[in-house]
Amino acid sequence: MPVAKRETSDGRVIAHVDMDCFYVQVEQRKQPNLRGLPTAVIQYNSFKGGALIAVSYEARNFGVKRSMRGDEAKDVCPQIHLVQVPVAHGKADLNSYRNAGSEVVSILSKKGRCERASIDEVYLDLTDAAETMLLEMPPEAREDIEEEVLKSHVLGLEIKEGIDAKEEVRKWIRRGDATYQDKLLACGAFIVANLRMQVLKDTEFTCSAGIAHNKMLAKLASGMNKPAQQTVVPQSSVGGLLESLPIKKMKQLGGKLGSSLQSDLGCKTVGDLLQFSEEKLQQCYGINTGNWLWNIARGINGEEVEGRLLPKSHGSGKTFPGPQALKTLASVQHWLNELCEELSERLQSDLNLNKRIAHTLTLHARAYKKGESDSLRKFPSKSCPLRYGTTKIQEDALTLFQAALREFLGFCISKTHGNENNNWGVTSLSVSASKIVPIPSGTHSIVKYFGGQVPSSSSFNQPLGNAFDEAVPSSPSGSENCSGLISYELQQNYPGGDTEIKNSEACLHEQDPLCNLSRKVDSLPKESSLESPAGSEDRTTKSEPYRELPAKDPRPLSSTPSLKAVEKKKTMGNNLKGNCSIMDFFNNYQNSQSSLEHKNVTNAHDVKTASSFGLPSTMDSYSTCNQIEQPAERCREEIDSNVGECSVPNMSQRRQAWDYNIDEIDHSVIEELPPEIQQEFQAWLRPHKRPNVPNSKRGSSITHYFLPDKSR
Ligand code: TTP
Repeated sequence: MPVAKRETSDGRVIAHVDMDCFYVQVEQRKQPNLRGLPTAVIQYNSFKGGALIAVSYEARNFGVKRSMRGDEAKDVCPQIHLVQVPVAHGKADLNSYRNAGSEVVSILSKKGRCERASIDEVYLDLTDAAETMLLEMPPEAREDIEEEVLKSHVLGLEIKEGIDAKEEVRKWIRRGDATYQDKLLACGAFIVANLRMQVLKDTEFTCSAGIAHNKMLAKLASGMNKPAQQTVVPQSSVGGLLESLPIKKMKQLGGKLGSSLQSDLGCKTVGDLLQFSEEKLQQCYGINTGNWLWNIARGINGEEVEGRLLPKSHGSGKTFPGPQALKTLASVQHWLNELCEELSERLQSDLNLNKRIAHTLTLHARAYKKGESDSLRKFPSKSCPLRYGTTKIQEDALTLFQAALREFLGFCISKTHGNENNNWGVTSLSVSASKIVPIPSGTHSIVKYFGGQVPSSSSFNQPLGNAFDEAVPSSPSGSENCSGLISYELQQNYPGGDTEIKNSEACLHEQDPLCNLSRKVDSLPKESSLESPAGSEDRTTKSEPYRELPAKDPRPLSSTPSLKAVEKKKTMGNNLKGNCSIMDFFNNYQNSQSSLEHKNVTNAHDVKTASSFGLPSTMDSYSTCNQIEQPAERCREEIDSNVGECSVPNMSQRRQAWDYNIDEIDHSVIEELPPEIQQEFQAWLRPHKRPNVPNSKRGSSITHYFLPDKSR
């Protein structure tokens, strides 16, 4: 039997807090007369009553589901109130939801390390608070236990018929013979119940929570008893929980990997994985994934709660289903401009409020080629250094699109003439900004982040290619390139809108190698050294048979900045003496940059104009999926280590374009991307929906508040 690395911290107390029907609650707070009534939030696109994106629990009681459209929802629940999502830039405007999420985060983050996992989900590490509580006021010494704590669900706690569940929970909490870990969890139940009550009091929102020893179990538990309830997972109940948990319900097993476990290994539940040795799992799925699978079968997950209250990236996207597909460059440009404007506003707001700047602009799209069997093949994602200023972002996004389109069309390009296009259509577009790092106060530090892109008169004469080059805030090792391009493998378009997330079997990768176990086994020796042309290891999804899952948290590596780079930056910094306001700097910077001629892009990147199409013929500088120089794990670690610290570029390893790294995307932005793209993320990051969401129970404080008797 292999010995897996055990979680070193069984004594942790981790909570996963998930808001209940979040968008609905936000809308109900705006219109209190809707509280307690069957309500749903719909996309702004009114086709068939609009796609439902959030459904209140009262409406769920009538059988309304998120997969329905407004018209269908009205059929099953004629009294339902449909509220349209706010609109800006011709697409859903999620700002009110985002801000509401921030309100909640600011309350939850008071008790421990807090990680904002999505627009309405938070992880908390409450270990310290629980330990302190255990020392000062252990659960067994507590006489008065709040109602909200007693309403906790404790997995594995048998509640016989006719027995008062709250009394059983009270006994469990006050057990004298409880293990240290269970006592900590009991403390966690107190802390989380209080936090949830505080959230309700301050924001009027209810939420549900899972409390366990690790993130994975806490997340599983938070959805088990919704709305407005919490679930505790004692260590002794983990086996039972996983034994009956369908494979696809486990995070990261909702997609191809889960399918392979079902079809190739015959696993129906996570517990079924227990019959396989670690070697066997590694043989089938690679070292890391095999190790990870072995661990999750035992409920082991050492992932840390990251202390992160702000999103790791910003994204803005829109879908153009069916006949709405964009078929001209002009229409693509129009929508890119809208998306970039929104992105730019958010970047500016992030800068103003949080003093953070983003470094990478990425364009994703989905497109088809008419009459081609492979029309569903992926439209390549493209990234480049991000330049602040709406116009610059718009220009760069268009250039990225053109580069990607040309690559996508391949030989077809010669058949297409100008804007008259019969060959292709774009069904979704999105832009995102990632690698967001805080700016330490002082202008000198800002220069570091711009790699010397000084808004002096000299920059007016600089070709944009150089400006790009200068703008690249490379990591010390140039490791930005180590991530994969995102591919689009979806089989269907959803006629929804901008913010839909649909769970699917979507794959992150170009092929479907997980259905071919023998091929995976064949490729095993290369697993940790997927070769790039440069002979280096590569995490790109293009060449990976499937995405390797991290078995444990990456740890940042120390980095050694190049002396030359430091000196260069020092000089840049000196040039800026006297420029003391951050906003002054950016205003100058934007002004100077916007005066650069777009034609310089093509000059700088040696781009030939494609005949009769107006597209750059080579845009290598915008896309690299193989310029990897770091071992895969190290690459990832270094990317992580660069976030939040001031990295100094190694000039010799700078690149003009990077691949896109899924690890850099914050879950909270996923909702803002087009559904197809969301599906890819969801398949990997958030593949399961909550199991067994029961109807609400009455008679408890939060639930009572949430469900006045208006629903019927
Ligand atoms: P979820 O947390 O998945 O769902 P929810 O909060 O509406 O309901 P539950 O109580 O079951 O957790 O999503 C959070 C918000 O994200 C949701 O209110 C609306 C938005 N969203 C979409 O825009 N599209 C989608 O497909 C999904 C799943 C969510």
